[in-house]
Amino acid sequence: MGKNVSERSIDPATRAMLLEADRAGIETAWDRFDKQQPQCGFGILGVCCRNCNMGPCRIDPFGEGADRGVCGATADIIVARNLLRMIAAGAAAHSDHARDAVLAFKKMAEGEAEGYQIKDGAKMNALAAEYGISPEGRSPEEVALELANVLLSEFGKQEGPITFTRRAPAKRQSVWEKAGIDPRGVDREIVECMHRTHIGVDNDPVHLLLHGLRTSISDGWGGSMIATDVQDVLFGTPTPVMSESNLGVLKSDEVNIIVHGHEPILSEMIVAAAEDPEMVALAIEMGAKGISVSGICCTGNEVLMRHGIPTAGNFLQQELAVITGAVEAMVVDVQCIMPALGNLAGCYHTKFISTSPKADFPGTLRMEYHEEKALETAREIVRAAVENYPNRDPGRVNIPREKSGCMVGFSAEAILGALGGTPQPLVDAIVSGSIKGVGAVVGCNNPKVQHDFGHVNLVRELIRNDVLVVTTGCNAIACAKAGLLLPEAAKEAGPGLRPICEALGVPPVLHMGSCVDISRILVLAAALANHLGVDISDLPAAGAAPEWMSEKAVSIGAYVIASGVYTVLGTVPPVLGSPEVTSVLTKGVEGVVGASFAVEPDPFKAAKLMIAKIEEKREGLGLSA
Ligand code: CUV
Ligand code: SF4
Repeated sequence: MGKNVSERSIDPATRAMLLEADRAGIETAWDRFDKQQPQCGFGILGVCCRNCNMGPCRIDPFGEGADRGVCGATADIIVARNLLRMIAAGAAAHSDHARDAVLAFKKMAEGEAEGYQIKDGAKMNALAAEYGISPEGRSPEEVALELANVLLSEFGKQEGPITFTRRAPAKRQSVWEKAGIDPRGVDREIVECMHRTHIGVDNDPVHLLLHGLRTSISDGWGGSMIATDVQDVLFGTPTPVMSESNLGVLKSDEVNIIVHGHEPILSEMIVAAAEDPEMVALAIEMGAKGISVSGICCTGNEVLMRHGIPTAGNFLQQELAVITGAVEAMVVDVQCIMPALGNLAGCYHTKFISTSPKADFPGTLRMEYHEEKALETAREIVRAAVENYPNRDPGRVNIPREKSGCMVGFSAEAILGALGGTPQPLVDAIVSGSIKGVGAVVGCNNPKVQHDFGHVNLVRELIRNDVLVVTTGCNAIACAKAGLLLPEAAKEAGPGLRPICEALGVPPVLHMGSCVDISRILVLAAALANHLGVDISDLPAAGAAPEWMSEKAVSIGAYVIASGVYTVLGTVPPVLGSPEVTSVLTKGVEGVVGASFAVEPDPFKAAKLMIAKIEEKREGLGLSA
């Protein structure tokens, strides 16, 4: 097989399992990636169009062949349209997840969702207040029902603004209004993306890109934010908690259940069902010492943040978890779940259980989840896993030893709480220069680059330079595995940041949650900006997605720059075939929203770019370098 394992990942547990895969003759995403080489040059540049059946059309990047499609679309138009469709898909994924969270919340309010309850009533009342709903003289369930209904109506809101966008500083809101990108409901924006990219509709790259920004804002400050907040009400707002990370969290003598995907709606119930004494007794009857639940990707992040459930790894480790031979059930919902898992699970005793009515895969056991009987379904799933334990072949079990401790659970509320309820101490530290600024590092893994290399090195460079890092998604998991989420990691921070972390007993890298929880970062940024009376684009902050791959990441990147935060991408988006789109995204858009993208695969150079931007913003605020 192609590359040697150390070129594929910096993570020792991942390397060990890649060697094991090789020994067992099993293919992983890395091998399939190698088989895809060379990847299509038109696709890489974004100049292939399949939007109508006169095509497919492609533009010759060398300027010798076709310079437009059958309809006359140029490379600029095709690239912009393709990018808009990526944003639409990403925003749809986040926001459809949000819709399901609200629907579960509504069923709970109606007393039809056994096992769910209002865990954070204070947060619910605060949300209700944003919508002008008064809790006066009403039961929490009545408030919940009214709130659920107004939240549901946000998705299809035909006229703007959507309520949570009013959380942004007033200056940011007027930037959006002036540019004509203050969004309406996310459903409407996504439909308009599809309409505009149909043959013969919107054919101006800048006009298309502006709608892309508008759509992404309806995700970040709409769909994603709704998902985060409703999940906090239903399952609790995270507070700091200790846990563990990496494949070493799997247990050699317990039933291992992995929850993978993105929604906490079912995984919360699985966590509860796995603690049920009846289930634990059954596990013991089957010869196991107990039941161990761990997570992968963002479903994992959700239960990690709220319950300290260990994370077994990030996106590229999903297959490796099965290859340990120690997983009784891989339970999935939606998003970032490789269809390859079906075949793979078939080579082991692992049950690959799919639960979402929306997401089926080859080779799965379907155990569809519905709110009305979520706890019951969760119990059935846990039982299936436990009863599968005797099928485990001890001779094939190979759990890497590596795991690292981590401190997680830094919701915006928890961070502000730790600071005494106001951003002032953080502002003071930034003003004095002890903390230079804030870096938000997020996003996926991608076999195009060495697994975790960009994540870990970029974050290390930032904290070494006194930049406080906030993280979500698969970056957070990479940081956890590297020990960067431990308070002890303060030792790796610069002379300004280190004593602050040590005094507060927190790591220099704060895990804020799953990908939809990037909305927490927006809320924190808004709190800082509002406190200072400036716009988000004035803050000494920068973002990065060193190893991104998903369409969701494209929507995220777009709303982060639309919110005013400069963002460095570590893998190249499919836009280079259009000089105009490339130039708008890396330069022109700055004049519209006060931030732009950069592409820099080298994490050390990416850190330099982010730090330079932070210095520039400090200067703008009249702060010392
Ligand atoms: Ni939603 S989107 S690979 S799991 S961060 Fe992880 Fe996070 Fe990307 Fe998917
Ligand atoms: Fe070709 Fe235009 Fe049809 Fe795209 S929309 S496939 S460029 S004819």
